Amino acid sequence: MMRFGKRERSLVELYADDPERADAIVFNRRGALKGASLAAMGAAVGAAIPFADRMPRGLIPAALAQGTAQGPRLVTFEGKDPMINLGDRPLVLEAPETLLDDPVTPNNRIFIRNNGQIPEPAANPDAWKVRIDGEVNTPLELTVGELRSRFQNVTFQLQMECGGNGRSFFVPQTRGNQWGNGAICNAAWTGVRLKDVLAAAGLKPSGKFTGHYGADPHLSGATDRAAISRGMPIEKALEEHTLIAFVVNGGPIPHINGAPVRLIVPGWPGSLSQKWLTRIQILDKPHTGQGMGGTSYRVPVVPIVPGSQNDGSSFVDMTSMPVRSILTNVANGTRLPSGTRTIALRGAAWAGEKTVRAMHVSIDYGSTWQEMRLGAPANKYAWQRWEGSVTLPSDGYFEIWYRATDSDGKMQPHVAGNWNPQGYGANPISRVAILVG
Ligand SMILES: Nc1nc2c(c(=O)[nH]1)N[C@H]1C(S)=C(S)[C@@H](COP(=O)(O)O)O[C@H]1N2
Ligand SMILES: [Mo]
Repeated sequence: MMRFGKRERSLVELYADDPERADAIVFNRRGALKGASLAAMGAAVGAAIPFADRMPRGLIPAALAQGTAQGPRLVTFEGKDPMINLGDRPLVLEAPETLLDDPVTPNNRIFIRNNGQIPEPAANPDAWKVRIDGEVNTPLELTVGELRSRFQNVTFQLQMECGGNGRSFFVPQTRGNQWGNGAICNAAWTGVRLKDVLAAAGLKPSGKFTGHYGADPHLSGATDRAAISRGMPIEKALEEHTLIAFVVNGGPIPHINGAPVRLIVPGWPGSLSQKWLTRIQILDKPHTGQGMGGTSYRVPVVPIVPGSQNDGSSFVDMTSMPVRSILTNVANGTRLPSGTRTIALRGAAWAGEKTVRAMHVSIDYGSTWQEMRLGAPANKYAWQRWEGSVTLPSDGYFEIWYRATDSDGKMQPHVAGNWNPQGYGANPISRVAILVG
């Protein structure tokens, strides 16, 4: 990831191994960069730091904080552009932010989050069956062909974001895939509304929750355990934009993303969007499947001590995802020719079931912020694109900080808050290091 050439290894390593000590060496007691340290820091990041006077104490320059030598491991999985490999068993691939530059995420850039094994592809996708049972008057078993022909087909751009997106920003580190901001896609999904299918089955008044099942075997191969099986309150199931989807971006869903049919539950944790969907059970009480209860997809109501043990019994299920933004045309570690002063920027921002009200960028460590132009969502639950530019005063090392504000006025925070054992909901301000000259 880091594409800068010359670095002073010692300072880089010190920041990686012992950031607090590095910070004490680099900053004086009043929090200003020391003269000699400034030179060392400049050498470490490979250039002069024009806004060094505004660099706050405790800040590890993004160029040094992003890990050292290797950067992320990129792999190419069938039909996908090169993505960040977070795991092979189960397969987990993150989209680098620069791969999310399209207003509508194409199939080859949709991230992959598996919890179990990859099931066998359907021999005849149209004959694949989905069962609707439980608290309904008439349990249904519908083929994909029947779903398509019996119910109104609708298409929306919908965010589908992993509940753990941003997890790597938690301090201390939590267990789970160490996502950056790339466990998100905003594809055009076509399917039928779950509410229409539930109406056909005759939802009973006792039907208050859903439970979802898919065809992917558990990682262990055990047949009595689901890879993942989550559920939601019936109100979310009955929303206009909650779909049983069989088409993405005008064609079949890639097998790895849940073909031939999956749920899309936009704005809430992606784990609800069951892939390789086989069954939706309607329940009178919350579902208890794999990934429900304890600390799974649950967050504290009252903040807990970061790093502490907790069984999650007082936590609540995650609902709306928090506000987040990505910068999609400038990669971290980009080197630009000497004399470059104006840099065009663009990206996307979203906020679960809310919208984004404003998008800001800073090039001086958060001292001043500039508002970017922000587009409207294509429909409810679509992300919003943003664009603008920044003008640099000189050559040197800069960080582009970017931050969205949701429709309630909530901004991305400086550091990930509400720490929880499995690392959900981390959405701090992002930083990209660039070097001019
Ligand atoms: N059957 C099944 N559905 C699943 C999963 C899974 O492992 N198996 N992973 C869930 C999680 S945690 C997420 S974030 C999304 C990811 O969907 P994608 O792989 O298409 O990006 O699918 C969800 N649906
Ligand atoms: Mo997820």
